[in-house]
Amino acid sequence: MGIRVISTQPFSDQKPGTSGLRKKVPVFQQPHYLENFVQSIFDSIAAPKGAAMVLGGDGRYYNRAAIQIILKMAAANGFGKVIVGRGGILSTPAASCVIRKYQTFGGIILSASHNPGGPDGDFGIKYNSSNGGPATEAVTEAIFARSKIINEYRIFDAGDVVIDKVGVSTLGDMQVQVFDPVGDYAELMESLFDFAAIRNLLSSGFAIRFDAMHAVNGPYAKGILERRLGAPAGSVMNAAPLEDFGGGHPDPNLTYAHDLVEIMYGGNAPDFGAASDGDGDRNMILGRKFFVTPSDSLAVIAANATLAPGYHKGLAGIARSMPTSAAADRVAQALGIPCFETPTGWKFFGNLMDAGKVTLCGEESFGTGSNHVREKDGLWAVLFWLNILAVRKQSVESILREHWAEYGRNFYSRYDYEGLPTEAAHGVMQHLKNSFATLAGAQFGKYTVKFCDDFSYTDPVDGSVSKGQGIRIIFTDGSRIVFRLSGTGTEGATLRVYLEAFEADVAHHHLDAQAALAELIRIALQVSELKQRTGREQPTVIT
Ligand code: G16
Repeated sequence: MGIRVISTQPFSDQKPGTSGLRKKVPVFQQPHYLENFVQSIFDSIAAPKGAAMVLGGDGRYYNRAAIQIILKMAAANGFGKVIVGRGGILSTPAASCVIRKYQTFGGIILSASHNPGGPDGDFGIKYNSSNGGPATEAVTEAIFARSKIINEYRIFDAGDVVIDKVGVSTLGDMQVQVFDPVGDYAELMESLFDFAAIRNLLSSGFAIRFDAMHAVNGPYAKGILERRLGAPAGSVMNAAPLEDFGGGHPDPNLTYAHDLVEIMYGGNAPDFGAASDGDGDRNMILGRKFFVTPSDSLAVIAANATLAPGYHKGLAGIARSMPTSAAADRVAQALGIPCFETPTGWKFFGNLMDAGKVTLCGEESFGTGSNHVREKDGLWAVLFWLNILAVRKQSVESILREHWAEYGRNFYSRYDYEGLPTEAAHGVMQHLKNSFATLAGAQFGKYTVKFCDDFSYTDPVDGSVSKGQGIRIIFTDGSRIVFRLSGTGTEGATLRVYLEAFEADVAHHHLDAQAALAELIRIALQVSELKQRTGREQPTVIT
């Protein structure tokens, strides 16, 4: 037994996307593929000898095998300690929590998030820095650069480590500490929210249903909602994490969380419904027969933040990704606090939170979170809503209606065209860029184009510039159409079309979002030539 240095050849496709490296499982199973990427991480982050790191994943197929490889590589690369979630399980927000709490050098999270799992499904790996957040672009670029020239990796030659029992073992000079993945996270939640008030709400007949989608949040939701807060057994459904998520697509939206949607829109529906994704960082919030868009959820949480003990002093600021609706901006304006607009990707919020400029962050892609960790946090959002509901004693729908009456309603929808031929999708984006000059000032029915651009962001903290972050067509009344290529897919290209229209008049707030946005959708299809260029008549998912 000892350290082995293995010769390898670089792979050309190890560029991290919106959130780490995501590929099909068989790609990761190629000899040296995972090892090359892990060594590229270790070479790029240059952790001091004896450093500690956190390791865990969402339990999907290949999670356990990857954990063993990474443990052995960490031991061979001079780490002193790796903290591993029992069974290799660790939700993304819990990983962030633990990195921060135990002040480790960083952590490796194994997940392809909301993408399906299984032997032919997706797998992913990403590095989070010592602030608990996803590595910045500078770090992911360095990892990619290293992956292109790597010629060897180091691995400790030993049998597998027992990861199913809490305790400490050793691998060479390195300690492996297996811990309960739920405990620290649950404690953090209890410090932020009024658990007593939520307990009262749940014992008063207020019924909830949480769909863990057979993914990582099952044990967290059972532990917190049922055991600590007293929700009746069965309130958490699909609670056992499965390697293939039960054959499902663990993406909490109206299409893929259909078990929950049927319950919430059926007879005798519970008062509150929620779901989270593969690695537990996304969330969907539902009332009885009522869907809360992620953009509205961020705005409502912001407007009611002081109802939760952890936020009773108020917010420093809010940040949202560019395609997210401006509903939160209106709340920020009313509160007299700044609102930042960043590119898509949670990594862009880290600097703002570290600098104390923002407390809450959110994305239209079902992500909401705060500076309690440096990842979006699905269960945190659910608990925030329950805290608000416990204090306000109103239905989800009436909270939204009052919110719109006060701030106006930002009608919002996203159309996803998944698995498009890559060239055709890029062709749509190029065509739009070529049309900027003719689009400016153009009139489409009641809409006049104010300007269009390819969104570019200058980080106010470190001055770094991120270009090419999505095409915006902004109309004179503030309505918007945004086109963006997803950075998380693993098959072909996914083109997202984001639509937003502001409506101040309360008499129109009851409208269905699709009806309110119908004209913008027509304009989007017309100017992009999406159908002609991709041959795709309908979106795969509408949220
Ligand atoms: C990741 C990022 C999010 C981002 C989302 C969507 O989420 O962490 O910040 O909004 O991807 O990305 P895209 O539109 O490029 O597919 P997750 O939940 O997949 O880690």
